[in-house]
Amino acid sequence: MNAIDEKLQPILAEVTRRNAGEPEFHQAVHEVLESLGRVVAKHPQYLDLALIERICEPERQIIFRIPWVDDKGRVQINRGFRVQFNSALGPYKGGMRFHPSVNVGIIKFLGFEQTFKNALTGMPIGGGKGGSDFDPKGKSDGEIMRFCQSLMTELHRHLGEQTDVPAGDIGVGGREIGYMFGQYKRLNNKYEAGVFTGKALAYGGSRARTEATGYGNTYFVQAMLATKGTSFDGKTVVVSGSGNVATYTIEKVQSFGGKVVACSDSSGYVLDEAGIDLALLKEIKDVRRERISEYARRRGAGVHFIPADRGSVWDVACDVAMPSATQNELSGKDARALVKNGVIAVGEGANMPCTPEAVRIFQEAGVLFAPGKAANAGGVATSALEMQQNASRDSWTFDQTEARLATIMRGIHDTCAATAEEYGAPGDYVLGANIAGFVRVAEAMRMLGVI
Ligand code: NDP
Ligand code: 2IT
Repeated sequence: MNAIDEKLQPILAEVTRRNAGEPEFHQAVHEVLESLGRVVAKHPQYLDLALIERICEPERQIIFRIPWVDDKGRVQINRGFRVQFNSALGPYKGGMRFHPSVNVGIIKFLGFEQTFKNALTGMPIGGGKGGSDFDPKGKSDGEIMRFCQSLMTELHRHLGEQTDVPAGDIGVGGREIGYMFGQYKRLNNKYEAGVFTGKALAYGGSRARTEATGYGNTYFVQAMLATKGTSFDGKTVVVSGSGNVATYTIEKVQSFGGKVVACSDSSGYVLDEAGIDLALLKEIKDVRRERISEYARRRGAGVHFIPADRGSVWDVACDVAMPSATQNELSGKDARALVKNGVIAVGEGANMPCTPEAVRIFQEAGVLFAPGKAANAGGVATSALEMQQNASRDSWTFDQTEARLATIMRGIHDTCAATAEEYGAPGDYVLGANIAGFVRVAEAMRMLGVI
């Protein structure tokens, strides 16, 4: 990892001490603090007001038991989390993740990132994140529903359209949001549509929200490529994952003339030199909820499935890499392979998918690198547009909503680029995103007093 300004080192030491055993949270804080040396040199009041210490401490953390009954009649127990990180700019806002790896440190890292990401969108939303160590794989529809209802029986008292507004993330899509919103509505006896985003169109969802994160990352990378006078047209692209973000990244890249030759899930990756057949991928992953190997089997000759223990999707040569699965999925070794194969741009669709070593390798090699808190902000930005539609009891067209998304992504790109320039590091989107996001939150907190 890069050096941290010596005035900020005690802050990182204290965060590490107080949050023992939470390596992902330490990593996320470290990465932001690396960028803030230049900010405190210019604005020493942020140190005097302990603003960085306050921003690193969540406003509230909720941990609770989720008991539910499986299809065999056995009682199961999971753990639920909601970390309400920062509400200086608006109600807490951020997704819910269902994955067996979920723990408080992972939710905290995600809530911390979310706070700056949401600030970068320019929308009035604070930062939060939640989830559970529940594993949705192999569960029946009834089990998913009972689990979501039990989770919401506890969580509902902490939510509200002016308080905390969840959405989806890994393992949480339209189906789970429907069950959680349905239970919330029963318990509150109110049709409070704006308490959840990522809802289906049938009950108050926004057009283009499903597509927004992947589309948004593609718009961001398009803007970076344009600074070098190039575009997606004719480029070879690798996208990791095959869930919500990956699917709509592939869709948009293809519409911009790029060829996506590989995608993955946790079991391995598929290599399809002719270009991913998106309709088939959606049917297998989204509709049938099958594994990615099924894609290779159905597509037939010339398309290969490579299991995870026999290779990494980042071994595939490409011009543009768009990691869209999970944190720390792209290692230093992967980054070296990508650079050797001539990668020119990387856009993080997932949250913190590149390890610190990988980010350093990309930046040192002069690869255009878009950090997740900027590049994947299109999802939450469109969630804010969903809240706006709910508040005005309106519903916009797909084109109108996507046009707003494209403008927001262009704005985030330009803000990051201008901030990097202002702070003496032109082209460093990591520095630009961290500083621009931090300053927006810090300024609001300064005006609100010691909160
Ligand atoms: P999905 O659950 O729809 O898809 C996740 C994909 O990533 C699946 O293909 C999954 O494979 C793969 N994956 C998950 N965990 C691992 C792992 N440990 N190793 C390898 N592959 C893994 O989630 P999303 O597409 O919504 O989220 C993907 C990423 O994007 C996450 O980092 C999320 O935080 C981030 N993000 C999501 C937004 C959204 O709007 N949904 C907004 C901004 C960021 P498998 O099925 O085998 O588990
Ligand atoms: O990481 C993210 O930005 C999300 N999972 C989306 C959050 C949201 O509230 O739409």
